[in-house]
Amino acid sequence: MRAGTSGGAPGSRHGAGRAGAERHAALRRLAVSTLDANWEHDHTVPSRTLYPHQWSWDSAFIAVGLAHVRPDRAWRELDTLFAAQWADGRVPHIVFNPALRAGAYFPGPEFWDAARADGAPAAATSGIVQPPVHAPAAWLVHRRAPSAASVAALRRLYPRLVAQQRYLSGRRDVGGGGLAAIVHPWESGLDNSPAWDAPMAAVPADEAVMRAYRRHDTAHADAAHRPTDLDYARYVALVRSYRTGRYRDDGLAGRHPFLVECPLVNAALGAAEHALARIATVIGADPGPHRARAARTTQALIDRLWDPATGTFHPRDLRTDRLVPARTVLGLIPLILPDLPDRQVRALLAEACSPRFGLAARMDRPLPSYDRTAPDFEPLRYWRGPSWLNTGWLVWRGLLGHGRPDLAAGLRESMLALVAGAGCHEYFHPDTGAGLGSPAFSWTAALLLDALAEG
Ligand code: 2M8
Repeated sequence: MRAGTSGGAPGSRHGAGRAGAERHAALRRLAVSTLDANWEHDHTVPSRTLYPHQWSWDSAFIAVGLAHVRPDRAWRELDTLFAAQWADGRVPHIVFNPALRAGAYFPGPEFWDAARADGAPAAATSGIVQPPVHAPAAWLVHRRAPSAASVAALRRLYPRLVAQQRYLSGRRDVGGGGLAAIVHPWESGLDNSPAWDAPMAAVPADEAVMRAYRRHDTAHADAAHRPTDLDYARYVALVRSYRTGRYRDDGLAGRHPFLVECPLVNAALGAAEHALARIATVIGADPGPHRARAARTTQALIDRLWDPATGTFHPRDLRTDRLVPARTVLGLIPLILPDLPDRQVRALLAEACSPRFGLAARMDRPLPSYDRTAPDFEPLRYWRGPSWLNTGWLVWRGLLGHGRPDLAAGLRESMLALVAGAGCHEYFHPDTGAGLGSPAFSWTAALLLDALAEG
């Protein structure tokens, strides 16, 4: 089976009319029941088995979906996450559920040992961050269901979202060019992307280190789909390095072995300023500084991460001051910036529509996470080829924002077809559409709800 949108997939033009409406209703029910089953008293777990705590950017995507069915939970999701914000403004990538047994996830709270760091919150958390997609999410939640309660929620979250931005664009501007650096591939959300291979190769690590730890992921997912033990040894080495400095960001350039400017993280940073400008207007704050920062971020992204030769964005490895050559879906994400100049928009559309990513008004295969013509494209391994709904959804929103409803419709239909064919899986085979990873995955359900609503 090829995961295309032909053949009457839900949401496709063939699925129009009564049968189409029924399929949409069935998809919606599946999404709502997935989110309900993953709700855990004040937040949603990405997956009951693989990821049983609260994850930062998952919560933002989940809130966008919950807004369509349970807006009160959407705000609760964001409030819970931001209650664990650190004093310096960082929003931790994991907030641990203290009710779970030790070993429910690796690396757990004891490994992060974040409580000893300055400004850590009362909750047990990790010490790193994830892409700041929360301000755009909060804006979408409000826009979907505006009410006195949603304005109050925006008012509550606004200073926290501003602090998150200040942290990333201040303390994390290690390169000094107006962008945030990540200190771990996990901070990009695309943990095992080929984008990190070159910078990770420089991280000293010994595979034997992993004998001292018990990986949780390979107990719940096929080891052949997951990062290798050597990848994990490097992940662990990076956490240790950052932890040794008590998660401080001063002097990182001199002591930390992985420092990269990621196109997705920085596109999110810019998109967040656009969203904050809109939020500021609603709550009576000044949108001007947000607009100015948004414009500066877009310019910095172009100055530092744009390659005119490839016509796409690439991560910059701050240790070598070079762009990473791999062409990954990360490079397409700056489409979410409403002020991305025409030149870059046109080039990114060409890149997205090329055989590397196969975007089309009628797609015959889903959007992959990596250039499908690359020799090291791996259709089964985590972030090295498979299709994910969150990156698809970001590109879809970008296409809508840049006046390409034809391509947006093709992408949306291919996302709906994936879930119709395989369920709310964590990710999908980029050729067959088979479901991979966790079978009841929250952001897949949430973003499906958003795509269903906007069709
Ligand atoms: C994956 O990342 C975690 C580490 O944070 C893992 O592999 O254990 C990624 O897909 C990440 O983007 C996601 O937020 C997380 C939870 O869904 O899982």
